[in-house]
Amino acid sequence: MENILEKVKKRIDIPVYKRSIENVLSAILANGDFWNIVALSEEPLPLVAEIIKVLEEEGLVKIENNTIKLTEKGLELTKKYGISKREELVCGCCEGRGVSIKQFSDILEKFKEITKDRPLPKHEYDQGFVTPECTIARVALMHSRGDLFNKEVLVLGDDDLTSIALMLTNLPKRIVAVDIDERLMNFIKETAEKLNYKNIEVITLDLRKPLPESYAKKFDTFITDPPETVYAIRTFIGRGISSLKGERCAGYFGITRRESSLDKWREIQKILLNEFNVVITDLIKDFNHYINWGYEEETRAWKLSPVKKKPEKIWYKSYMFRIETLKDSKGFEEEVNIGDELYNDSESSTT
Ligand code: SPD
Repeated sequence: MENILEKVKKRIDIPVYKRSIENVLSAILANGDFWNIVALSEEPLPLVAEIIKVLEEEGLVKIENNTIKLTEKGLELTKKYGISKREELVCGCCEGRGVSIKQFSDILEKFKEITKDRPLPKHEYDQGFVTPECTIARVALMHSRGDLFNKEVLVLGDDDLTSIALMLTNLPKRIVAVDIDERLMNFIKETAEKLNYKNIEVITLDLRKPLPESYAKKFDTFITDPPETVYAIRTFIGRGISSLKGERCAGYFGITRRESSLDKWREIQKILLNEFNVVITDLIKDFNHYINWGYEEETRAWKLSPVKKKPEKIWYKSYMFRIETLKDSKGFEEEVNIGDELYNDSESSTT
């Protein structure tokens, strides 16, 4: 095990632990598909790919018919270290989200109908949207926490079209949707017109730039799903916090394990607690399920994958964070002068 760890450490700029190797072995015991192994192991994709490469070199893993399997030697290693197959054990009713969307079943149907001709994910902006059930579950979660009814809600980045789901509930008093992508803003605007919904504004804006001053301290709730670099996380969530009215307002965002190691998670949590001075009230594993975005073959993940086979089912999921502001919470308002670093770091792979 030490030998595998040392070999991986030398080759990759992502923190790796004995536990990372165990997680990958445990995932391979459960599933032979690369994308599922990444999902089950909860290690960043580039790290999983490197660990599999080393395991193969050591004769512990073999790849046959696009399937990753442990060899006899690999199985012996798992026995020696007491590693068992990873079990998901997710609740079938709520898909593990902990909220029911039953109350919103009509809205789910309307949402599906409205979004059937939605703009498809754009690689340039790292887009990839969640399932309609997930979008409605976001609404249910926000409503269950008292963050929607009669509230002013800001959606920062909206390829998921959460603002449309929010309009359909008629719960918020005001909705503002912001995105860099004009196609999305037009789609949301046209939907609002068709629904004769008046309480929504859309703004086309690259979030590297601050929001217009008139939006500072105006909202009760924000939701965002930033790219997974620390830059993007600070910028998107920080802008959300700056837009909140003050104490005891709420923010929602997704963070994944597929593109962020726990070391990055610690950095993110430091930003939340020490820079922004907010508190994490909810953290729900695999709440967000992303439909495979279609441009897989153009991504770094594809280059790194030991098996050139597109994912057949959803493998990219993220945890849902809910934060609340308290006395002295503060966000982030500066302009950030970066390019591609907004989307890419050593752990990212789906861009
Ligand atoms: N690039 C394809 C999909 C990316 C989805 N982004 C999810 C970000 C979670 N914070």
